[in-house]
Amino acid sequence: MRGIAVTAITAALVGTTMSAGATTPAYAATTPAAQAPPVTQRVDVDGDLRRDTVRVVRRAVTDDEYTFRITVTTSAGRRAIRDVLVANYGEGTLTPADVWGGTAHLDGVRGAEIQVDRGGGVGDFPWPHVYTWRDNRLVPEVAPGATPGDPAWTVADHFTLVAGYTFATVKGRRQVTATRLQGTFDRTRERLTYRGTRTTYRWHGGTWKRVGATATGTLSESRAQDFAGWSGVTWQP
Ligand SMILES: [Ca+2]
Repeated sequence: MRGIAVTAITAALVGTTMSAGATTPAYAATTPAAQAPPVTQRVDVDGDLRRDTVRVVRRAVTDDEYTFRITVTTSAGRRAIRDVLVANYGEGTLTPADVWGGTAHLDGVRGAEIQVDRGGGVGDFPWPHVYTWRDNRLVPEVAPGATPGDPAWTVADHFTLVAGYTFATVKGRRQVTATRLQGTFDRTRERLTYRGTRTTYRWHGGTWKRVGATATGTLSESRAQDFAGWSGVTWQP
């Protein structure tokens, strides 16, 4: 559903921007660094409490996709690299700043996680992917309730879907509650209400383990929106 929505929206964007009279973008001929300045942040990623350097550059652009590269260089000089692909629905102008989601401490392992929006800020829904330092490598942090085949986190503030995560530390243990609410119009077709589930996971043995779920009952639109996005953590831009 998400893929369809993104495609529809970007098709509309392409139509608009193309009619503005832009010339054919010369993807391969451009110098990525010049047109897409890197994002750099200093934060502890490997968990030794010393700040490391996170850098995201746009490494390549083709008609089909971008390759953004995350490089973490630790204070001890160790380096890990992760290439992240983002679909190119437009003119090839997305920059590291467009896909950069920041860093935050999500799980129970010391060191910050790194977020990249593989939707590139295009379309109705973001498509956040989170990467984390494990055994000297940058690996995807699979969202709670997701599968290794689709590790994306689900955040949304849309009339069809409100979704987000609420983090907390309970008795020293990291915990997250994932909320997913489907929007429907009431019988008058005027007022939007939401229903869904809130599922709680606890960090245990290096992964998010489900510990329980509750149905929300019917929520007003404004109450539902309280659950959209990220709570209990701050993504450092
Ligand atoms: Ca460090």
